Amino acid sequence: MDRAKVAEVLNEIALLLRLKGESPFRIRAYENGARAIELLEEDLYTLVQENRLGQIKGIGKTLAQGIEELVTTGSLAYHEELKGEFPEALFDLFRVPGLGPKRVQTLYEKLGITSLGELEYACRENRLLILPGFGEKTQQNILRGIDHLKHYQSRFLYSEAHPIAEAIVREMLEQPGVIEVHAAGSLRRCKEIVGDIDILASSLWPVSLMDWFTSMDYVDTITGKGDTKSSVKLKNGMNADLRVVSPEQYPYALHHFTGSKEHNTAMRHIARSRGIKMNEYGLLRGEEETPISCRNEEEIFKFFGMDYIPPELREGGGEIQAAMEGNLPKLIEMEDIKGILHVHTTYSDGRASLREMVDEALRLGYHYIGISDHSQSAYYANGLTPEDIKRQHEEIDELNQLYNGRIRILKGIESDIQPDGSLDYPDEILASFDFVIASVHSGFSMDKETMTRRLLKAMDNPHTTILGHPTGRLLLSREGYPLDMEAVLEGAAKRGVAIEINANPYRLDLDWRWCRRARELAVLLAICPDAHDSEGLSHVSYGVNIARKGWLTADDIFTYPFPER
Ligand code: DGT
Ligand code: CA
Ligand code: CA
Ligand code: ZN
Repeated sequence: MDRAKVAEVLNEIALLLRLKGESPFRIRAYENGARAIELLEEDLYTLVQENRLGQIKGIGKTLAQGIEELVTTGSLAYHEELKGEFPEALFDLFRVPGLGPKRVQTLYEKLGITSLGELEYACRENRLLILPGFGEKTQQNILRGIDHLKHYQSRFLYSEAHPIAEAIVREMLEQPGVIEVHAAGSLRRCKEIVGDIDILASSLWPVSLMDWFTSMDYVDTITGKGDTKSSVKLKNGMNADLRVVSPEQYPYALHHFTGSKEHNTAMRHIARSRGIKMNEYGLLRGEEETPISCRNEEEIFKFFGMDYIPPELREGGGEIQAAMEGNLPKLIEMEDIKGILHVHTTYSDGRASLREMVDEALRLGYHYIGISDHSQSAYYANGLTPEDIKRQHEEIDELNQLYNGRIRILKGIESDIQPDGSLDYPDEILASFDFVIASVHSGFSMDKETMTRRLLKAMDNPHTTILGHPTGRLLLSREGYPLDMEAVLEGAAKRGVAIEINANPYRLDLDWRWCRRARELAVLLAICPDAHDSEGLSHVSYGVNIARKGWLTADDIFTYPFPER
């Protein structure tokens, strides 16, 4: 190990000791040692061989032993041990350009950030601005750095893939000879995370469409090019596939490439049992393989005696059986959402004023908007003191007068759930709200039983209306806290508390895989944007996608006027 590397390890040890809150004296010993090694005039290896390290100013006995271990074995047990005490993902932070030890330390200590995803989320929620030594510009730079790093990973949020896929589809539809285009695959099924973008098209001139596709502005490199299939890597790091089929093949191909694999396999199984061969090019009957003609996906399902299965449901979770029995739910749609809850403003960590958020909600056609800033113990998010609440309620009263029923503004709060499960204000303050969203924002490291008890206790509070982002997960970056979800859903059912489907594209929490169970238990789901700026209000559509994937209907959604508890 060369001396630059050795110095790096010593500096890292110093940093880890600092994060642990060790004595400044020990920390300085490692920092001084690192500097001494960097400034060394003699050859480090020789010094070690001749046992003369200890004579160097700034290197004590322990340090000398450590350096010897590093130089001779290439690693240091103490260093590895220290690293083991921190989440692996913490070290990714150092890969962000501009983030040195000092800043990482601040992020870790002040905001509890331990991974790139948490850091990105914090930047987007404007959390870095309150930190010493950070500003708007630093926050911007960090975001740019994270984007850059994400280029090298290969799974993406729906919200990252969707806009670009839409744009490609839109532009492709304008190309000469193009008949039909769809984004297929996991994106069409509205999965919260997608591997790539699958585009399916039919065209009179497939070859020229391939030329157009592989030379789009979005393309970084071409990874494959043929007459019916091409693949590219986009500048944002995503892979995109284009398949071109004939207009006759289109419905079968669209069904096939929409997937999921599980759904396709189940469909083929049914086809086979009726003597039909089903593949991406068509439906073929019997030995003689007589083609069965379908003009669209509806007709394919109809041929099998099924209702149309919306793409969101095609996950192999019993949708085929239900479609056969005519038992598919009438899935919720954007139009069913009459109002929104869980909106932050500049009173806490939002970027837009209360008035701006209300105006945007009105513009989007909502009948009501429920404001819910952070509660007092969320110091990192500038949580509301009782005085702030009073001020906010006065402003809401005035706005309600001003808007005179064109939109109704509801008084709410997103109250932190304390480690012991209590909420963040005394009863009389909680009673002053129209609704209370109870959420966990800190104290994640609990065992499953304790965390479950904590959430149940929070729902015991008669003022709790909605349990916010129930698992606390951040997609692609942070697992939710351990939790007995079945117990939480049963608890919510018993207490008449609604569960949030947090529509922030980084969260999408409750997960759609739990929605059907919630519905079974008659728990209402609240699709909430958790908006921190006016743009954030349109995240509701991501939540609707998730609700649809979870088989939910308009009746399963928590709306105002709220049901009595
Ligand atoms: P992804 O890209 O990982 O987010 O997930 P998908 O579902 O988009 O998967 P992808 O891109 O590999 O393939 C697109 C669709 O094509 C997939 O949902 C179903 C269909 N497909 C691909 N390979 C197979 C296969 O081996 N068997 C069957 N039955 N269908 C397949
Ligand atoms: Ca795909
Ligand atoms: Ca693909
Ligand atoms: Zn929250």
